[in-house]
Amino acid sequence: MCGTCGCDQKIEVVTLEQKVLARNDEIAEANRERLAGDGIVAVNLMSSPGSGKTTLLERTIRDVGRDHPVAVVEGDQQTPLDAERIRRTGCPVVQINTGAGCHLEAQMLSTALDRLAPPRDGLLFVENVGNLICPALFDLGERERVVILSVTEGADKPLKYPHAFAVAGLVLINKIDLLPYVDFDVAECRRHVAAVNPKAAVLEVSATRGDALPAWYAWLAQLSTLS
Ligand SMILES: Nc1nc2c(ncn2[C@@H]2O[C@H](COP(=O)(O)OP(=O)(O)OP(=O)(O)O)[C@@H](O)[C@H]2O)c(=O)[nH]1
Ligand SMILES: [Zn+2]
Ligand SMILES: [Zn+2]
Repeated sequence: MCGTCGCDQKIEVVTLEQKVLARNDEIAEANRERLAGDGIVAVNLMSSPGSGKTTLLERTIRDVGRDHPVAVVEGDQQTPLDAERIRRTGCPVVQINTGAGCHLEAQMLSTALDRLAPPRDGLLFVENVGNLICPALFDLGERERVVILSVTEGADKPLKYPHAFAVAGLVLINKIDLLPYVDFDVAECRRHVAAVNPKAAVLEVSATRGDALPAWYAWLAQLSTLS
């Protein structure tokens, strides 16, 4: 402990991180019980900025929302823009702005649930802050996590950001309508996902053109029947 370079503070930082995550996990567990009590299936969507989370939600709400209650919690550092897009579909939505923060935490979802009061026996989508790194560390109390990776980002991302892929039940490779224009090897990407998380399901979708969206809806439907 030299007292000048900060090497004596490392242990304190690690301990604080562990405490923050432990407290988060407690609140996440309470959220999970609350959601289960209301028969709500919550899905946490994680991706880098711009992979297509909101576009996929807009389309999903239009296609699935007619027959099934859906609500959305939107997470962004700033702006109500994504919530406004969701509101235009007629779906109940709450926007959380994290300010300097780069991920959602369980307490934020708890507060959002108080404001939103999502319908019983419905689907709740939580769009996390666009960031493939720390959202993976913070359990929100969701039923499943879904990672969206678009083909413009590169097939190596599952290897470079393994934590997000390791906790995902489903990986959506989005924007496959752009495959003719980008250098993206789908089979290689699938191999990388399998190396990090052999159990993850993978679908190749286009949120704009509609490719494989019925398979995405079927995946969502089986979550509801399993609950
Ligand atoms: N070609 C193509 N463009 C898409 C597709 N999905 C989304 N986009 C476009 O990608 C851009 C970003 O989409 P968003 O849905 O805003 O992405 P996001 O992940 O919600 O972004 P953040 O909330 O900022 O992280 C928009 O211009 C969309 O129209 C797709 O399947 N194909
Ligand atoms: Zn978005
Ligand atoms: Zn963060």
